[in-house]
Amino acid sequence: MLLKKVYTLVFIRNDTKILLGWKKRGFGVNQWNGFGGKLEPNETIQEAAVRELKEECCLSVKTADLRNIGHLEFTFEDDPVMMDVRVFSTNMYEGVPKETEEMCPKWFDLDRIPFDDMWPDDKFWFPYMLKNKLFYAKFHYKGFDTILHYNIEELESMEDFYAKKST
Ligand code: 6U4
Repeated sequence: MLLKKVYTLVFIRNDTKILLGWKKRGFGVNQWNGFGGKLEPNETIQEAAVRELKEECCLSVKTADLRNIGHLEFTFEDDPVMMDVRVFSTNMYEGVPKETEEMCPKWFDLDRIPFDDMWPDDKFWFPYMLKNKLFYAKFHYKGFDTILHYNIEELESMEDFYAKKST
């Protein structure tokens, strides 16, 4: 049976730049990532997204300003736990990005995203995000470097997607 664990992934971006964080420890270490992590008990997904962003780069956002823009599912060979990643984006935030124990934040021009130093799946779904399209993608990995197969689709509405998923 496939178990799943929910994660958040937040991107701060405007029409020209996106904020990424160099992960200093744990999952995705030594790569540029969005900001996010696991849910704590009794936390909504949006609350977890806000908390992780604050913990990882010291920026404050309001849950109402986070737009759910995509859903990612990662499975790994010989691992029964699926990573269910809820992707959010916003350009409304308070504060100045600061380095923390976990992440070192940096702004990138949208046409100079460092895909070679990111998760290998990012190059497939970032284009949807950058064109403001909603997406649902699944990636099956062998180890952390090799994508064995994947599927990606554009969505009309995240609400309809989750409504269908829960039926
Ligand atoms: P700890 O270290 O226990 O506090 P926590 O911050 O809760 O961990 P972490 O850092 O393991 O969680 O979360 C992983 C983050 O990496 C989430 O934001 C989801 C994101 N992520 C995982 N796989 C990814 C992938 N293949 N591509 C991607 N982001 C991924 O772009």
